[in-house]
Amino acid sequence: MNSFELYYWPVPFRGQFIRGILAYGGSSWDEHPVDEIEEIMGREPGKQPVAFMGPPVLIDRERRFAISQMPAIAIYLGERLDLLPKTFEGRALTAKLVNDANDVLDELTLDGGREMWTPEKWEKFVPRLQKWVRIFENNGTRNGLRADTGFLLGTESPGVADIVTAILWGTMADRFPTIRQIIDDTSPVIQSLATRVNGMTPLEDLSRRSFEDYGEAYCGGEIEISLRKVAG
Ligand SMILES: N[C@@H](CCC(=O)N[C@@H](CS)C(=O)NCC(=O)O)C(=O)O
Repeated sequence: MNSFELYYWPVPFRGQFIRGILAYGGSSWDEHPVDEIEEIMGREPGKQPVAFMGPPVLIDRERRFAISQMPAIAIYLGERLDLLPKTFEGRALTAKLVNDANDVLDELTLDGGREMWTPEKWEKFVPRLQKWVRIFENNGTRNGLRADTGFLLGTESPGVADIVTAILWGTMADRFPTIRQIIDDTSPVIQSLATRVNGMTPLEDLSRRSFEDYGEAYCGGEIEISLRKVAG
Protein backbone atom coordinates (compact mmCIF):
# COMPACT_ATOMS: atom_id res chain seq x y z
CA MET A 1 0.00 0.00 0.00
CA ASN A 2 1.28 3.51 -0.81
CA SER A 3 2.21 5.72 2.14
CA PHE A 4 0.04 8.71 1.21
CA GLU A 5 -3.39 9.47 -0.22
CA LEU A 6 -4.13 12.69 -2.09
CA TYR A 7 -7.55 14.15 -2.78
CA TYR A 8 -7.21 16.58 -5.68
CA TRP A 9 -8.97 17.18 -8.99
CA PRO A 10 -7.47 15.58 -12.11
CA VAL A 11 -5.64 18.78 -13.14
CA PRO A 12 -2.20 20.18 -12.15
CA PHE A 13 -3.00 23.55 -10.53
CA ARG A 14 -2.83 23.57 -6.69
CA GLY A 15 -2.42 19.82 -6.35
CA GLN A 16 0.71 19.76 -8.51
CA PHE A 17 2.82 21.26 -5.72
CA ILE A 18 1.89 18.36 -3.47
CA ARG A 19 2.46 15.79 -6.20
CA GLY A 20 5.85 17.38 -6.91
CA ILE A 21 6.99 17.28 -3.27
CA LEU A 22 5.85 13.66 -2.90
CA ALA A 23 7.55 12.66 -6.16
CA TYR A 24 10.80 14.49 -5.38
CA GLY A 25 10.79 13.01 -1.86
CA GLY A 26 10.59 9.49 -3.31
CA SER A 27 7.12 8.77 -1.89
CA SER A 28 4.31 7.04 -3.69
CA TRP A 29 0.69 8.03 -3.25
CA ASP A 30 -2.83 7.11 -4.30
CA GLU A 31 -5.26 9.63 -5.75
CA HIS A 32 -9.03 9.49 -5.45
CA PRO A 33 -11.49 9.80 -8.34
CA VAL A 34 -13.70 12.90 -8.66
CA ASP A 35 -16.82 11.24 -7.20
CA GLU A 36 -14.89 10.39 -4.02
CA ILE A 37 -13.53 13.96 -3.75
CA GLU A 38 -17.07 15.30 -4.09
CA GLU A 39 -18.30 12.82 -1.52
CA ILE A 40 -15.80 13.85 1.23
CA MET A 41 -16.24 17.54 0.37
CA GLY A 42 -19.98 17.19 0.91
CA ARG A 43 -19.67 15.55 4.33
CA GLU A 44 -20.30 17.37 7.58
CA PRO A 45 -16.95 18.58 9.06
CA GLY A 46 -17.06 15.98 11.83
CA LYS A 47 -17.21 13.18 9.26
CA GLN A 48 -14.30 14.44 7.09
CA PRO A 49 -10.74 13.07 7.53
CA VAL A 50 -9.79 16.65 8.47
CA ALA A 51 -12.50 19.34 8.53
CA PHE A 52 -11.97 21.21 5.24
CA MET A 53 -13.66 23.21 2.47
CA GLY A 54 -11.70 22.56 -0.74
CA PRO A 55 -8.98 20.13 -1.89
CA PRO A 56 -6.07 19.38 -1.77
CA VAL A 57 -6.29 17.04 1.22
CA LEU A 58 -3.39 14.75 2.11
CA ILE A 59 -3.65 11.64 4.25
CA ASP A 60 -0.49 10.14 5.73
CA ARG A 61 -1.46 6.51 6.19
CA GLU A 62 1.54 5.59 8.35
CA ARG A 63 0.99 8.42 10.81
CA ARG A 64 -2.84 8.31 10.56
CA PHE A 65 -2.88 12.06 9.91
CA ALA A 66 -4.91 14.17 7.50
CA ILE A 67 -4.25 17.80 6.53
CA SER A 68 -5.78 20.33 4.12
CA GLN A 69 -4.68 23.79 2.86
CA MET A 70 -1.95 23.52 0.23
CA PRO A 71 0.77 25.48 2.11
CA ALA A 72 0.15 23.47 5.31
CA ILE A 73 0.43 20.21 3.34
CA ALA A 74 3.65 21.41 1.67
CA ILE A 75 5.24 22.28 5.02
CA TYR A 76 4.08 19.01 6.60
CA LEU A 77 5.63 17.03 3.75
CA GLY A 78 8.77 19.15 3.99
CA GLU A 79 9.16 18.02 7.63
CA ARG A 80 8.13 14.46 6.89
CA LEU A 81 10.41 13.98 3.87
CA ASP A 82 13.28 16.14 5.15
CA LEU A 83 12.99 18.82 2.47
CA LEU A 84 13.16 21.96 4.63
CA PRO A 85 16.19 24.12 5.48
CA LYS A 86 17.63 23.57 8.96
CA THR A 87 17.33 27.19 10.14
CA PHE A 88 14.21 28.87 11.60
CA GLU A 89 14.61 31.59 8.98
CA GLY A 90 14.84 29.13 6.08
CA ARG A 91 11.73 27.29 7.30
CA ALA A 92 9.75 30.54 7.66
CA LEU A 93 10.90 31.69 4.20
CA THR A 94 9.77 28.33 2.78
CA ALA A 95 6.28 28.88 4.24
CA LYS A 96 6.30 32.43 2.85
CA LEU A 97 7.23 31.27 -0.67
CA VAL A 98 4.60 28.50 -0.68
CA ASN A 99 1.98 31.07 0.36
CA ASP A 100 3.26 33.40 -2.38
CA ALA A 101 2.80 30.57 -4.90
CA ASN A 102 -0.75 30.03 -3.67
CA ASP A 103 -1.46 33.78 -4.04
CA VAL A 104 -0.17 33.68 -7.64
CA LEU A 105 -2.61 30.85 -8.44
CA ASP A 106 -5.51 32.79 -6.90
CA GLU A 107 -4.60 35.90 -8.92
CA LEU A 108 -4.14 33.93 -12.14
CA THR A 109 -7.59 32.42 -11.81
CA LEU A 110 -9.28 35.59 -10.50
CA ASP A 111 -9.94 33.81 -7.20
CA GLY A 112 -10.96 30.47 -8.60
CA GLY A 113 -13.09 31.93 -11.42
CA ARG A 114 -15.21 34.48 -9.54
CA GLU A 115 -14.75 36.62 -12.67
CA MET A 116 -13.56 35.74 -16.19
CA TRP A 117 -10.52 37.18 -17.98
CA THR A 118 -10.93 39.83 -20.66
CA PRO A 119 -8.02 41.27 -22.72
CA GLU A 120 -8.30 44.53 -20.71
CA LYS A 121 -8.11 42.77 -17.33
CA TRP A 122 -5.18 40.67 -18.55
CA GLU A 123 -3.25 43.69 -19.83
CA LYS A 124 -3.60 45.32 -16.40
CA PHE A 125 -2.52 42.11 -14.66
CA VAL A 126 0.69 41.48 -16.65
CA PRO A 127 2.85 44.00 -14.67
CA ARG A 128 1.66 42.32 -11.46
CA LEU A 129 2.58 38.87 -12.82
CA GLN A 130 6.02 40.24 -13.78
CA LYS A 131 6.41 41.60 -10.25
CA TRP A 132 5.56 38.18 -8.80
CA VAL A 133 8.32 36.64 -10.95
CA ARG A 134 10.76 39.29 -9.68
CA ILE A 135 9.68 38.61 -6.08
CA PHE A 136 10.60 34.93 -6.46
CA GLU A 137 13.86 35.89 -8.18
CA ASN A 138 14.81 38.36 -5.44
CA ASN A 139 14.12 35.85 -2.68
CA GLY A 140 16.59 33.58 -4.42
CA THR A 141 19.30 36.07 -5.39
CA ARG A 142 19.48 37.26 -1.75
CA ASN A 143 20.56 33.70 -0.98
CA GLY A 144 23.07 33.21 -3.78
CA LEU A 145 20.74 31.90 -6.50
CA ARG A 146 22.12 32.49 -10.00
CA ALA A 147 20.83 31.37 -13.40
CA ASP A 148 23.14 28.39 -13.63
CA THR A 149 23.67 27.54 -9.98
CA GLY A 150 22.22 27.56 -6.46
CA PHE A 151 18.81 27.23 -4.89
CA LEU A 152 16.30 29.73 -3.50
CA LEU A 153 17.25 29.53 0.16
CA GLY A 154 20.96 28.85 -0.21
CA THR A 155 20.65 25.10 0.44
CA GLU A 156 22.94 22.51 -1.17
CA SER A 157 20.03 20.66 -2.77
CA PRO A 158 16.45 21.57 -3.70
CA GLY A 159 13.89 21.84 -0.91
CA VAL A 160 10.17 22.53 -0.77
CA ALA A 161 10.75 26.21 -1.74
CA ASP A 162 12.56 25.18 -4.94
CA ILE A 163 10.12 22.41 -5.87
CA VAL A 164 7.11 24.71 -5.38
CA THR A 165 8.75 27.58 -7.29
CA ALA A 166 9.79 25.32 -10.17
CA ILE A 167 6.33 23.77 -10.38
CA LEU A 168 4.57 27.14 -10.13
CA TRP A 169 6.39 28.75 -13.06
CA GLY A 170 7.24 25.59 -15.05
CA THR A 171 3.69 24.19 -15.11
CA MET A 172 2.32 27.56 -16.21
CA ALA A 173 5.02 28.04 -18.87
CA ASP A 174 4.41 24.56 -20.31
CA ARG A 175 0.72 25.28 -20.82
CA PHE A 176 0.54 29.00 -21.71
CA PRO A 177 3.06 30.23 -24.33
CA THR A 178 2.32 33.89 -23.51
CA ILE A 179 3.15 33.30 -19.85
CA ARG A 180 6.34 31.41 -20.78
CA GLN A 181 7.47 34.48 -22.70
CA ILE A 182 6.69 36.75 -19.73
CA ILE A 183 8.68 34.54 -17.32
CA ASP A 184 11.65 34.18 -19.70
CA ASP A 185 11.79 37.91 -20.41
CA THR A 186 11.34 38.92 -16.75
CA SER A 187 13.73 36.53 -15.07
CA PRO A 188 16.24 34.23 -16.78
CA VAL A 189 17.18 33.22 -13.19
CA ILE A 190 13.70 31.85 -12.38
CA GLN A 191 13.36 30.36 -15.86
CA SER A 192 16.64 28.53 -15.38
CA LEU A 193 15.88 27.40 -11.80
CA ALA A 194 12.54 25.99 -12.99
CA THR A 195 14.25 24.18 -15.88
CA ARG A 196 16.99 22.78 -13.62
CA VAL A 197 14.63 21.58 -10.87
CA ASN A 198 11.87 20.32 -13.18
CA GLY A 199 14.56 18.48 -15.17
CA MET A 200 15.37 16.22 -12.20
CA THR A 201 14.13 12.69 -12.91
CA PRO A 202 11.21 12.44 -10.42
CA LEU A 203 9.81 15.81 -11.52
CA GLU A 204 10.39 15.11 -15.19
CA ASP A 205 8.48 11.81 -14.79
CA LEU A 206 5.67 13.61 -12.93
CA SER A 207 5.41 16.22 -15.68
CA ARG A 208 5.18 13.53 -18.38
CA ARG A 209 2.55 11.58 -16.42
CA SER A 210 0.53 14.75 -15.86
CA PHE A 211 0.36 15.46 -19.61
CA GLU A 212 -0.66 11.81 -20.18
CA ASP A 213 -3.33 11.91 -17.44
CA TYR A 214 -4.72 15.45 -17.77
CA GLY A 215 -3.73 16.49 -21.31
CA GLU A 216 -3.17 20.24 -21.61
CA ALA A 217 -5.51 21.04 -18.68
CA TYR A 218 -4.20 23.50 -16.09
CA CYS A 219 -6.92 24.57 -13.64
CA GLY A 220 -10.02 23.40 -15.54
CA GLY A 221 -13.44 25.02 -15.82
CA GLU A 222 -14.63 28.21 -17.47
CA ILE A 223 -11.73 30.17 -15.99
CA GLU A 224 -9.21 28.05 -17.90
CA ILE A 225 -11.12 28.71 -21.14
CA SER A 226 -11.02 32.47 -20.48
CA LEU A 227 -7.32 32.31 -19.44
CA ARG A 228 -6.45 30.52 -22.68
CA LYS A 229 -8.12 33.28 -24.68
CA VAL A 230 -5.80 35.92 -23.19
CA ALA A 231 -2.62 33.93 -22.41
CA GLY A 232 -2.74 30.75 -24.56
N1 LIG B 1 -6.72 27.85 0.43
C1 LIG B 1 -7.00 26.53 -0.04
C2 LIG B 1 -7.86 26.66 -1.29
C3 LIG B 1 -8.54 25.37 -1.66
C4 LIG B 1 -9.33 25.52 -2.93
O1 LIG B 1 -9.74 26.63 -3.34
N2 LIG B 1 -9.54 24.41 -3.61
C5 LIG B 1 -10.22 24.45 -4.89
C6 LIG B 1 -9.44 23.66 -5.91
S1 LIG B 1 -7.86 24.42 -6.19
C7 LIG B 1 -11.60 23.83 -4.77
O2 LIG B 1 -11.96 22.91 -5.47
N3 LIG B 1 -12.41 24.40 -3.91
C8 LIG B 1 -13.77 23.98 -3.76
C9 LIG B 1 -14.46 24.81 -2.71
O3 LIG B 1 -13.80 25.60 -2.04
O4 LIG B 1 -15.67 24.63 -2.58
C10 LIG B 1 -5.68 25.80 -0.30
O5 LIG B 1 -4.65 26.46 -0.47
O6 LIG B 1 -5.66 24.56 -0.32
